Amino acid sequence: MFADRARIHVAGGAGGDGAGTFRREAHVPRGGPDGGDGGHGGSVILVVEAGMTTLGDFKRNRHFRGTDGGRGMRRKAHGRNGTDTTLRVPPGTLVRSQPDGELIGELMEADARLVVAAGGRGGRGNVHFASATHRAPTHFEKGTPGEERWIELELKLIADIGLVGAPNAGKSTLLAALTEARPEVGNYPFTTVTPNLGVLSLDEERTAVIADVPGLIEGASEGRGLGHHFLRHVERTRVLVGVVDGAGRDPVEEWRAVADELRLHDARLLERPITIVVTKLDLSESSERWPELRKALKADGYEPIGVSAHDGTGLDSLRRALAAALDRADSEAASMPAEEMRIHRFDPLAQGWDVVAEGDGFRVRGRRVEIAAARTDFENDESRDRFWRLLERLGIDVELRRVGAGPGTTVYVGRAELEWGEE
Ligand SMILES: Nc1nc2c(ncn2[C@@H]2O[C@H](COP(=O)(O)OP(=O)(O)OP(=O)(O)O)[C@@H](O)[C@H]2O)c(=O)[nH]1
Ligand SMILES: [Mg+2]
Repeated sequence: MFADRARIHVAGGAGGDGAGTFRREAHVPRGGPDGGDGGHGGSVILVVEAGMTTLGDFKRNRHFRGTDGGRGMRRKAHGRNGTDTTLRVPPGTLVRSQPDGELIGELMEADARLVVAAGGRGGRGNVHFASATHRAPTHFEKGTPGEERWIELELKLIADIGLVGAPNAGKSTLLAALTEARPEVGNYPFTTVTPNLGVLSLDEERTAVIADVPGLIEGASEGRGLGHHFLRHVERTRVLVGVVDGAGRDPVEEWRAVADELRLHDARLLERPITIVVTKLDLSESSERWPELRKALKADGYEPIGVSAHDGTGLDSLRRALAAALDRADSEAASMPAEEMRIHRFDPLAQGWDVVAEGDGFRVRGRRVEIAAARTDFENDESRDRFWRLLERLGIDVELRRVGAGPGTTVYVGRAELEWGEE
C-alpha cells in the first residue's frame, strides 16, 4: 500500500537504575559499596532501506519503543542494555517533530540512520560515590527516562527524472516502455493514483530512476483531479519530461496547462531542463500533426522528441536526450537546493535554567536540573540532599526564595514533585 505520510509515536526505553548495594563477604563485617550501573535504554532508530518506496508499513502500527535497560546489580555488575528498535524507511524520507513541524532530519542514502527517540541513560551505582571521607554511600543514580515524541514522516521519492503530463497522456505506458516497471495503464484519466518508479539504462554503465506521477489537470493546485501534491515526488528530480498526447484534442494547450500547474506548485520546477515528448506517434492523429506540433513547441522554447511507446519509435533518441540532459544538470548543479536544514534549535534552557509559577507552586526548568531530578531517588535521604545541594550550587534555591517559595511550597522539576524543606 502506497503512503507518503505517516505520523508515529516513538519512545526510547528507560535507563536502568544504578544499584546501592554493599559487599558482603564471609570475614568482612561491612564491605564497601558494590552497586553496579544500570543499563542504557534502547533507542528508536530509522534506517534507510534501498529500494523501498512507500511509508505504507506505518499505516497499521504507530507506536514504537526501545526496551528498558536493566538495573545495576551487586558486585558492580552492569545492568543489561535495552534493545534498539529499528524502523525501515524509504530513501527520501523527511522527519519532522510534531506538532511544531520542525525538521529533525532527512534520510537519503541507503543505510543512513537517524535516532528519533534516544533511550535513557543508565544510572551510576553507589560504587562511584565512595570517597575517602564517605566510605559507605547509599546514594546511587536512577536511570533517566527515554525520549518520547510524535514525529511525522514525509516521503519525497528520489528519482533522477520525473514524468509529468495531463491525465491519459501516456506517462505510465512510456515508463513501461523505457524500464522494467509494469505500472497500470488504462484508456481513461487518473489510472495512476500513486507514483511509480522505474530504472532506465542510459548506456552500458549508467542508470537513472524515473518517477511517473498521477496526471495533472488545470486547477490541480487547487485540488482538482488528484491535485498536485504528488508533485513533491518530482521536486527532487534533476530532469523533467513533459509527456504530451499527440493524439489529444489540443496537445500544445494541454502542455501549457500542465506547465502552469507546475509553476503554481513551485516555480523553480520550470527552471529545470524539461524534455518534451510527443507520444502515440503510431496513431495517424498524432503522426500527421507531429510537424506542426513540433513547430509550435519549438516556438515555446522546447526541443520536442516524437515517440511511440507502442512501436518504439523515437525511444532511442529519447534515451540519448535524457542522458545528455542529466549530464547538463549535473554540470550545472541545477538541482534544487535541499530543503533548508534546521536541526539544532537554539534552546536557552539547554544550559541554563529558569523558574516559572505553576499550579500551587513553581517549576524549575532546564536540561541539567531536569536530568539530575530524573536521576534522583527522592526516597533516599542522601540522594535527595545531593539534589538540593545542586539547586544551591546553581543558585536556584535563592531564586525560588526570591519568587516566594517557603516551607511546604511544591517545586516541580521534570516529572518530580518536591516539597520545599524547612528553612
Ligand atoms: N497508440 C498508442 N497508445 C498509447 C501510447 N501510449 C499510451 N497509449 C494509450 O493511452 C492510454 C493512456 O495511457 P497511460 O500510460 O495509462 O497514460 P497516463 O498518462 O499514465 O495516464 P494517467 O495515469 O491516467 O494520468 C492507454 O490506453 C494507453 O494504451 C502510444 O504510444 N501509442
Ligand atoms: Mg498513469
